[in-house]
Amino acid sequence: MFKFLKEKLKSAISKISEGVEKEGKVEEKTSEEPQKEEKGFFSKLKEKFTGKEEEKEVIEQKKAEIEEKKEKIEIKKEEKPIVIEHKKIESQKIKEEIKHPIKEERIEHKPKTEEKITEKEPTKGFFSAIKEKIVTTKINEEQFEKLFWDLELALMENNVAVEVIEKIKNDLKGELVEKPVKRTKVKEIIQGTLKSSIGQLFEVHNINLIEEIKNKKEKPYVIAFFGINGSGKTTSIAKIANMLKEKKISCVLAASDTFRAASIEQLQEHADKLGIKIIKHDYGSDPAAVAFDAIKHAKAKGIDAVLIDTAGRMHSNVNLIDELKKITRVAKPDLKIFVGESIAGNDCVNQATEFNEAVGIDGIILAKADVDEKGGAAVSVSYVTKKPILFLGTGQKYSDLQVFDSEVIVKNLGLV
Ligand SMILES: Nc1nc2c(ncn2[C@@H]2O[C@H](COP(=O)(O)OP(=O)(O)OP(=O)(O)O)[C@@H](O)[C@H]2O)c(=O)[nH]1
Ligand SMILES: [Mg+2]
Repeated sequence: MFKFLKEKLKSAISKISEGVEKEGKVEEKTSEEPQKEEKGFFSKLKEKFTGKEEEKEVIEQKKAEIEEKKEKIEIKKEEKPIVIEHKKIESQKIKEEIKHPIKEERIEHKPKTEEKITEKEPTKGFFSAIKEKIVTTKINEEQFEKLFWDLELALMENNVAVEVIEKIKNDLKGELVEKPVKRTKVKEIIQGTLKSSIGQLFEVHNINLIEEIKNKKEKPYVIAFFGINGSGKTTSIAKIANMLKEKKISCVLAASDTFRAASIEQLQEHADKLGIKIIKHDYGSDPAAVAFDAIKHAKAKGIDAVLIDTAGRMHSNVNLIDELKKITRVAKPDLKIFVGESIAGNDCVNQATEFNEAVGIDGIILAKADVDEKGGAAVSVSYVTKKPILFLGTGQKYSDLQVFDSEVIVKNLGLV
């Protein structure tokens, strides 16, 4: 399972990450500054360094004038002490002259000059803080749609239901579109979002079958199995019977498929191999009556569980669906299990939905998961029907039945 999807997911994660890093609008901020103020800080810096040209010119002019005066004063300073060494007052005057013109210039232009001088101070802080600089990137919806396309295609090719694709897309969109994402964390965020998004697909009330059977006060616990032709119902019943036997839970099989040729013999063979009692009538007889008898037998013998096999039918066949409704009315199953073929992908999901609408289902067995390389049904069917996958059929042996574990699915998809 997931032979292709795992690889596709991996390459899609890399591709989207690279795309976000490449196409995203890069924003910078220092870790010292809260993000919202980031823009203000930079635009402020920018303003300061790109002040009005005239202002710059005036400042430069003034600076030049000051330098010129300084030079003059230096000359005077050198000359005066030699020529008029004794004239201390003169010398004092010169000193004053040295101070004042500059001071006056500074005072005169203080607001502009000082502003420009102090402007450079934050730069120092900025450059020292650059070490802690965090660079974020942002993509818009259009860019996201473009980047998601490959993953969307991969999910579709692997039979993932449209509803599930939409959910995954929306979850990723929520994390990536118009949101500043740290550039070093893009891949991590995508991987994490996909993991939780896919994990959420299985957040439906789960059923521990063994506990349910053990906890039922009034025996027997009745389970009806249904689905389309050849999906794996009878084989799954035999596997469950084997599992119950291993857990020391007794059961009886009801051969309620009185329709398909050799169906009763098929079930009889399993019953013989497992050493379990089977209740059967003739072909063509009422399947509901067979189920009724099996339950009666279980009650009389104190048997823990009854497993009802039914004939395969298409959900669109009204008569056969009515027959199924009758079986459920008579047998009042504690659990109605839809058995679907994992390999049928979207068809399996649609069938589960239709059967659920027609007779109501409590849980799902996905048979033939061992030959399903795509895994779309396993990823989708619970989310679409809101019913748990109870088991995966993973082969033709009795032991080829795995309790469904969503964590294993997420792991097998390479998302852990
Ligand atoms: N590989 C594999 N084959 C399976 C699995 N489950 C069932 N099969 C095979 O699928 C075929 C059909 O299985 P059945 O159990 O007869 O299916 P069904 O739903 O009872 O069929 P009908 O009674 O005709 O509607 C058989 O050849 C089984 O061996 C599974 O988990 N893996
Ligand atoms: Mg069958």
